[in-house]
Amino acid sequence: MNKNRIRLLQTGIDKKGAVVYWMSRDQRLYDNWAFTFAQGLSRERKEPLTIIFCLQNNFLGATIRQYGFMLRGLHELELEAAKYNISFRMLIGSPENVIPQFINEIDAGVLITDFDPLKIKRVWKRDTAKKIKIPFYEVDAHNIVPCLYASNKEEFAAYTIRLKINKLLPEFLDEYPKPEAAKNNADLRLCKNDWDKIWGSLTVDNSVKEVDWIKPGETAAAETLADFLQNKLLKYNEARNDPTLNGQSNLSPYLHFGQISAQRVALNALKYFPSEQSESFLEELIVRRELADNFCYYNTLYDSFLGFKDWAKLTLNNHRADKREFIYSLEEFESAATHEELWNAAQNELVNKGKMHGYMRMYWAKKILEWSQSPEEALRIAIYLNDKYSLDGRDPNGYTGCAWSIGGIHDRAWAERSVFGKIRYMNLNGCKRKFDVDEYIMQNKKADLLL
Ligand code: FAD
Ligand code: FO1
Repeated sequence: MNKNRIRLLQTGIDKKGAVVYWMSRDQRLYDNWAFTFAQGLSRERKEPLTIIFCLQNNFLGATIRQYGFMLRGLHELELEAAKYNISFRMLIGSPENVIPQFINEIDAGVLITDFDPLKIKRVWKRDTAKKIKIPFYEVDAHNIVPCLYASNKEEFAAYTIRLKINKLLPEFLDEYPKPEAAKNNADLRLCKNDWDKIWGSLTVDNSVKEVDWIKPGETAAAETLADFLQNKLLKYNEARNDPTLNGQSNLSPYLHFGQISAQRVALNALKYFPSEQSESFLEELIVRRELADNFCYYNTLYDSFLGFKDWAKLTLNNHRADKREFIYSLEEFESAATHEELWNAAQNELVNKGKMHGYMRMYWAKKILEWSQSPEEALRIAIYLNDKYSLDGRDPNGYTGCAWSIGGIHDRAWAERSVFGKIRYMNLNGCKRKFDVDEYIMQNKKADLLL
């Protein structure tokens, strides 16, 4: 595997002992470079290999909707890993305590984890590294071109990172090795996780119900990909901007939880379709998604007004005192109680389905900017609602999507207008020109009206 995916976070003292893969972002066994690297070390060192996942309560405000999707996927993973004689252990608590404790308990020899640009994950790793003495590696198993290798700085826009990524794709868009049954795991008893205890350990918001239109786990993710390639990819370019059609791939919940690899998605798209037919899809899947990781890694203010570019802060500040025709509170937004039926329908889709159509997300966030007290308040509300209700929330794509919509990140200045300043504007008439607004409103009634 390409060594440029691997980063040594801490050298530590090289010693005998089990190889531990601390799985976090990439919650899958197949097509997972972090697992591949761990399995290689286990074979090389003739040491047992175990996978651990540290379940943290209240991760960035996640509700039972997201935890349910994640835990069902991890349960499937436990069963799959057992087929390769590899134990998958769920640990409960804060990683910086629980991981070092586990490492010491089994006297492990080396720790591997997967890459994630979010601040919370970087703090987990920093605090864990301080408490362990063994070598600690990080593998970028999420990006096709490793985030830190694609660029060493915050990129200005898609066109700047696209050049860098496309040049490196031939080196990184390679096939994955198959996982092999573990030879050295004889002495590592396969642990059976107590899933009742795991579910019972969650003290999270249960009011945001799990959804049933999408099935969690690696198998369902692969089926969703196959269905998308067979039946939707060729129409993707036109269909993807019409929220009344089901034209998107619906892969984002699986990509967010790492239940499918973006590299697998790209490899299969290119295997079955000539690149010009999958071009617009791959632009989103590769360039836009990897640009989001770049933004969150190099701009730690990715969830703040302060993270916007100077031109955007200036223009929004110049229009801070503009009269807002409407101003809504978080509660009014959350209950889809604005004056605009289209916006309310988008909020209903988010609450009911846990996944708002990509085109509507831009419009939805921009209206929050238009109808909030301030850009800071708008960003806070957009992130809060997106993370609370969306299956794919708490993701670099989401922080970047909100910053694009409200702060013009990766976008340019547009004709100046009230409240928005030079931030790109979107409105109801623009939507009417794009798709059948009444149809979308009809499709996305308030949940209680559906009963
Ligand atoms: P498809 O159109 O089938 O795209 C396939 C994949 O390409 C997506 O899963 C995603 O990984 C990537 N992709 C597509 N569009 C974008 C984009 N604009 N930016 C980055 N990657 C993209 N995406 C999330 O994963 N989580 C979020 O929380 C999220 N919040 C958003 C909030 C706002 C305000 C905006 C404007 C966009 C947000 N996005 C988010 C990006 C995008 O809307 C979703 O990735 C996409 O709608 C997911 O549905 P899909 O997988 O069916 O998309
Ligand atoms: N990652 C973990 O390592 N442990 C968790 O307990 C955990 C909970 C969680 C809940 C909701 C959610 O959307 C993500 C969650 N993640 C957790 C992180 C996730 O695996 C992704 O790594 C990031 O959110 C995306 O960068």
